Amino acid sequence: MAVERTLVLVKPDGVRRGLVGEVISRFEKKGLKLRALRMLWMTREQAEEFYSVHREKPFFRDLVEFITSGPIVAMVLEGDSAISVVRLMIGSTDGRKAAPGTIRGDFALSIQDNVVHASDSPESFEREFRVVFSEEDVVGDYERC
Ligand code: FUP
Repeated sequence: MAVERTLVLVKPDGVRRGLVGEVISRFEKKGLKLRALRMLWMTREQAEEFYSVHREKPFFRDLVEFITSGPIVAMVLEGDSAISVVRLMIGSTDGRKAAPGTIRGDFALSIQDNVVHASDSPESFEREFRVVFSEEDVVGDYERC
């Protein structure tokens, strides 16, 4: 068993549409543990760092505009194989192609306004975590409380 951490964002469209509870609920019911939770409005600098792997892509400017267009909710989730499990649960990038039963498949009809983000590797998690959180935001082992 490989316990991993991953970072999830409910993007501005998801927050506007009142989907924060729905998204968190799916991950909690799956058995993933919330380790950190924060609502914030990303600055342009944070957004450019968060999406730095896409800097050269044609959609980069629109993506930065979109993610800074309103508040987001960020969380750290922990569990066995959390990175791949959460990626399966959010579905394909394009909401029109995402499988029903996934978050994007159930709630998105767009490639940009696709409700959620989730880390795709441990390296992405490390970069994304540093943009949004600091170590003291992470609450450790509380299951035995
Ligand atoms: P994902 O990992 O599924 O969030 O998708 P990517 O890392 O490939 O893309 C990051 C974000 O860029 C997507 F959530 C939406 C946006 N994007 C576009 O707007 N147009 C594209 O063609 C591809 C991605």
